[in-house]
Amino acid sequence: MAVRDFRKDFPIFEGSDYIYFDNAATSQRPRQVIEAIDDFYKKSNANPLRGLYDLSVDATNRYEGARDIVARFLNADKSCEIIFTRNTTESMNLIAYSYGLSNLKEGDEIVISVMEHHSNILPWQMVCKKTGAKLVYLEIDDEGVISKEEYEKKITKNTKIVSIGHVSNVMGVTNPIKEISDYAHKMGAVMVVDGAQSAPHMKVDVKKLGADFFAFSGHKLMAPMGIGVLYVKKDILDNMDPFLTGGEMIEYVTRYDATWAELPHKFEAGTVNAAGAVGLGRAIEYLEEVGFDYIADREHILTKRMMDAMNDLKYIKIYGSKDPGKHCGIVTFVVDGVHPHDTASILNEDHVCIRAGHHCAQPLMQFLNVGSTARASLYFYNTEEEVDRFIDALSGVRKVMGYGD
Ligand code: C6P
Repeated sequence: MAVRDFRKDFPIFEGSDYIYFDNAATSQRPRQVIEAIDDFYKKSNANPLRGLYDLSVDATNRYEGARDIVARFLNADKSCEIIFTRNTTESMNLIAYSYGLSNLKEGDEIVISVMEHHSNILPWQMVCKKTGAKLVYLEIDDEGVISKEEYEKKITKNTKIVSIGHVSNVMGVTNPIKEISDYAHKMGAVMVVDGAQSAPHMKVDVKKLGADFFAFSGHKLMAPMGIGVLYVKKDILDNMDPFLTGGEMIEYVTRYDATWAELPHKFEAGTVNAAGAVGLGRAIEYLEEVGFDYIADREHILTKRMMDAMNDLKYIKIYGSKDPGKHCGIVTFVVDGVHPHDTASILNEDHVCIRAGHHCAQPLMQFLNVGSTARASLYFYNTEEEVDRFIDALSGVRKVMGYGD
């Protein structure tokens, strides 16, 4: 395949020798996104949704235009099904507080998996503590796969919510959301999808996935930090109470009561992150210009090159599938005898940026029987040369720690 030069779009790479392999934590921003934010503040800055003057109307139009882009991106039926939040974490909390607390009771069950990010665990722990519902975990095999037998055993008539990460931020595995959601719906549960690690890498269609709720963060797909998305199917959203209350989310307020604004504004209290939303809209357009086929192909080529070379270093253990095509650009590993924090610090000396730690997935670390791991995560703008330099640096880690190899 022809490699296209998208790197020139990213100012952070200009004149820098940093190898940025922490894309699962946050991606880099192309100048097109930076310019869109800049342009909003230079030409349209006013508080959206409030002012009757042209500047505010312009800000509102740009903000709502971004919502339309997100709705199209996810193949939502209506733009009002898109709620802007700060990030995936806030989106998951919105579901837990506004849907979970009002719809669950003692005896009900919430099904998640053992590989979830804390953002898809803690909100449900809270709902369970407050309602008496029970949290049920789907177990995985060594490659991170949730089997059909497992979800058909654990999702029952008692299950009211099934909430699963589309792609694991540690194993890189893509979960069979469509199959799980079909079964969840058959049992009468709603399907929540944490799309933080999938939306940047693959075409998401909430209808094809059978997602009633779908959450993602802008910053992992080249948009600014502080803007996130929650998609909720309209008939569910119609029956949900607001999460946060205050400015702009009301229709009418009296001394002791209030009625709510139309969707989606009922769920967007206070001054919104309009520039963030505009940046997100531009990031989605940029992502579509790059194309998901190109992204998947490049990630596959780079991940394979990386895993093949890592497998030659016998002291490295890679977690998850042996197939690079099943990693979504995420390679989690440990270097035998070296703490992952030391691995990351030693690599930093060579200007290689990776993440080490529990990756906000401690139940998964417990399942894997490790305290922490190192993780290299790629995106389409990374290069073969970077992978080779990373492998060179990685080959020197044990020597720095005093081992002979
Ligand atoms: N994972 C990582 O390095 P926020 O922080 O709200 O934007 O995203 C939370 C989140 C939720 N679900 C999954 C699957 C995620 O991977 C993340 C963020 C980052 O893996 C930061 S911990």
